Amino acid sequence: MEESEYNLKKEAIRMHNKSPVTLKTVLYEEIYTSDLPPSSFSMNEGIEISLVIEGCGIHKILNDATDCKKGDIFILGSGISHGYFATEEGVPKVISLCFNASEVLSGSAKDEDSEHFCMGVFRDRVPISVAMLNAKAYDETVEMIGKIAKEINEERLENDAAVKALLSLLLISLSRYIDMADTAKSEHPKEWVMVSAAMREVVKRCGDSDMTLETIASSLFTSKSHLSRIFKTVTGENFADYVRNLRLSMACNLLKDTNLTNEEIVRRSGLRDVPSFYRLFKSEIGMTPYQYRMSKQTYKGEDKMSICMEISENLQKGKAKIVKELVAKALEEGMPAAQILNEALLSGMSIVGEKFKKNEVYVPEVLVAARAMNMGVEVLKPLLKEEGMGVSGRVCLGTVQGDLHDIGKNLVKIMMEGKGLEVIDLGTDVPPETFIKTATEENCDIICLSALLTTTMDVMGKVVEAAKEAGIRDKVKIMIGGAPINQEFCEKIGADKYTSDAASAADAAIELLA
Ligand code: B12
Repeated sequence: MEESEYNLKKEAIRMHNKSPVTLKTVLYEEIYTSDLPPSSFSMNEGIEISLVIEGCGIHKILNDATDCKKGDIFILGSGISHGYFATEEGVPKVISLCFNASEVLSGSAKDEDSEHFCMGVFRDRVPISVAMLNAKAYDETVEMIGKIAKEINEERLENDAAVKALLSLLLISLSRYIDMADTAKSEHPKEWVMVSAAMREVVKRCGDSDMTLETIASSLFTSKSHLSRIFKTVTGENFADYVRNLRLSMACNLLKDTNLTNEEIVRRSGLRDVPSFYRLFKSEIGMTPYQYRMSKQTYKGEDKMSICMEISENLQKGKAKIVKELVAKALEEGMPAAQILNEALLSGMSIVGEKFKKNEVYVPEVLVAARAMNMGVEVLKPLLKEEGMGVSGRVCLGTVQGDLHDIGKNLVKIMMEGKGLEVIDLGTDVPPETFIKTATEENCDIICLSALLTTTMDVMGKVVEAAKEAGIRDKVKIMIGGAPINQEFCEKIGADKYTSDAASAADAAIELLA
């Protein structure tokens, strides 16, 4: 397998906004110690398919530790806490694909009464099974995950359907392999099902300080003593310790990633009160919550992700001034402008877009978020503009008639100017005749059209036609872009070039001028 194929570590797929599927490759270097409590591992949501692509190590699933080596494939259901660890002999590198089965599977596959429910990956209709497959399944799975990765990397909404179809195929082929595999490891006692369900309930209700073993047991129609006993057997941890560790890690995350007050953190993580919160930190972490927050909020190295999150969250709330300040701060900390643009600003805007689609936010909220985005981009502008390459070319750019979206268009402008092109910005809601008039009078080499609405896409075709009628079509290139546009549409209307993002738009413009 090509290393580059899986060189997704840094990208960590900004898919969370666009699709329920995430894909990542991680080298697990933490050394395994048998006394690690399971609650310190990650909790899955949905299904996780993991392939060991390099090295070997330990895979600890609940209280069960098993060897893992290159070629092993593990399928885990929701709620199973697990982790990969290095041993003296090696360090496992694992690629994992996580998705929410109910969002990915559709029709009969999703119907609990259907015999195809989850394609047999799950047992007893409960999403908990863990299947360890032999190497036979490896090549097919690798190929399929490669295809899924490619679709995910395209990052276009219409690719969702392809991702879902490929996932369904993957599940079908894996379920076939499960039958051929060493199923000894796949057979799990009913206790596993119960404990996993309990863990999911705990995660769900963690913020509720009234949650107890008793309330969880009764929601699972079992007795407190039975749950307590099997919980200890399966996880190796007492239920109370598990809950306490989970709350502690929740509080740690809130301290690290937010500026919430201690009272609010105590409330959200279901802890009893502020004094016991302090005691817990002192005994388990060895520092006060304040010291912990300070040690984590340095925005250095790994913590760079948290400033991106902070920018994204403030952008979503429309806090333009804070976004501006945080972008400047991120730059000061040495984060590259392109990373801030993609991982903080654009990812925040795309969450707003999703919420807008689901009617969770409305036009006013989107407007203030867009304003915050623009303020952030203003700070980045000088850095996004690379040194001019000495290319001379004149472009007229605008959002087509009927369309007021201009964030993408503005980014295209910044990138093109950065490449040394002269850009005449016609703004938004631009009629075809204005593009033609400007291109003719200003001697433009390229007309760039942006559209964000499916209802205004057709105006692009009108511009192409108007250029022909005006007799300038052979003198001017026409580039198009915007979220609903694709290559097929570009060919259909006879435009010269489509690209999906602003940076490649600028590169393509240079190529067209060459
Ligand atoms: C911000 C926003 C608004 C803001 C716009 C503010 C502004 N100053 O731009 C406001 C609130 C005004 C707004 C209004 C409306 N919006 Co609006 N909006 C959005 C939102 C959330 C983000 C768009 C955005 O800026 N994205 C970020 C930029 C950077 O991405 P981009 O534009 O795609 O640009 C990139 C590439 O496409 C490319 N590119 C862009 N242009 C070009 C050009 C060329 C030549 C090239 C090569 C490349 C290129 O490069 C860019 C950078 O990489 C989208 C949701 C979404 N996810 O897209 C909805 C969305 C576009 N809006 C939508 C709708 C329906 C509306 C309204 C009709 C809502 C209403 N009921 O009034 C109105 C329409 C107003 C109008 N006549 O235009 C729908 C469109 C649905 C559809 N299929 O047509 C969307 C998709 C939301 C949704 N899912 O429902 N909106």
